Amino acid sequence: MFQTRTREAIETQYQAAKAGYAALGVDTDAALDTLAATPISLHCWQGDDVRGFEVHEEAVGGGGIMATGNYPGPALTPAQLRADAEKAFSLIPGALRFNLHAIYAETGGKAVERDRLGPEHFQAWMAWSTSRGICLDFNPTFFAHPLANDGYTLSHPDPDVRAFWVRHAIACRRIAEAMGRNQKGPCYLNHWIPDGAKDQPIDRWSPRRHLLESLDAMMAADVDTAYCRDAVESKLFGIGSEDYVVGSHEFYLAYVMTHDPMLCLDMGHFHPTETIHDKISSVLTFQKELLLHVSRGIRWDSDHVVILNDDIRCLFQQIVRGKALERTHVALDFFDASINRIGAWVVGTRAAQKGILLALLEPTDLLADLESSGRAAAKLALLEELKTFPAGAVWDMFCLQQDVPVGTAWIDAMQDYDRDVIRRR
Ligand code: RNT
Ligand code: ZN
Repeated sequence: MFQTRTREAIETQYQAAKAGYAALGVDTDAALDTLAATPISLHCWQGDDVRGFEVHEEAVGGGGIMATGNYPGPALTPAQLRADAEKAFSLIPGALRFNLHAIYAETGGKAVERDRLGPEHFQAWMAWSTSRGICLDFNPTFFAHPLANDGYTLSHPDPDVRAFWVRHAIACRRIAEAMGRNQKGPCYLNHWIPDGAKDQPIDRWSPRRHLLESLDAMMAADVDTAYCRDAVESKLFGIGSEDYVVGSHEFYLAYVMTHDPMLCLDMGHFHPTETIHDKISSVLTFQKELLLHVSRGIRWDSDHVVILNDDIRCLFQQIVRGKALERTHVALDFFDASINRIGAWVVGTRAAQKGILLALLEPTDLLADLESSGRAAAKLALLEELKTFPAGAVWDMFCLQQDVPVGTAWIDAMQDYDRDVIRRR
């Protein structure tokens, strides 16, 4: 359906773009090297609408997470999910990681409670990641479980329920540690809980006190934090927790200021018009590192497929301008069950990477110079002119260098797989 361009045409266009950026003092080759060295953590849950492979003995509730849409062919087995992820990898340039949730354990058809999970249930994932040369990241699953049906987990009023979830978190910290050892580097473990209330809880205090106690108990476990790098993720509201979320931004910001884990900022977890780019310089003035959940909030949904919008551009501008790319861990978090799921993965990942590239192609020193010398109109003019600079030719060169389809060509590969694999499931 789409024409592919020749290598010569792509290279010629790149050379012209390179000269245009060089005239502003921007080294496009260096930008491509930095982009290639910036890993993006691809979230497994886009592949199966956050279902997982857990074997249940009793019915589970939803618990704060919902994927909408009925597109055919979600991955229903580990083999299908790995095959689909590999298809996505083949269409995405640059370095990737793969982000698993506890519900993706492989337990050989047996029901294993979440507080009993161990590294042995992730052996196949680890072997696969080693063979693919990618690192794994991990998440405890504090939702879709009978003990999450009250809407509270780590902050539940019942100490036994809290203890169960603390044991789950510790089990996951040990799994992340094992993944880290296996990949000889950190595994980022993100803790997100759905805890909250639909309408005006009288007591907004006790759940937060309980959450603090639970977090402290989890983090006290003997786990090597060189391998298991914990993060805590805040949220303003969710479906069924519109009025109150225990793990709010203020709660976790205060927690990371006084404890070891890092903060996770999810782009869809704030007021519907609130963006996160202006939080980066505040958080990283005090914190060593930061985890991002790159996503797209739209109205009540926090997890639409990422596209190259101003939120993404401004986010990576702040990170690159602050020279904070190495201190920021970029993970994706969106799920759309209404379109081809591999297409969703690839669109979102390529959009995030384009956002990083645009920031790397900015003549930041020149802009800062115009600003500090009082030439504000020239600064504004340059920012506007940059919007139509040939960044696309640099992006195409990146795809060529990384040996993935250039430009629209990947859309054909995705549609072929849709026809030949997804719709035959
Ligand atoms: C939910 C959070 C969380 C989840 C994943 C599946 O609102 O964003 O990060 O999306 O853990
Ligand atoms: Zn998230």
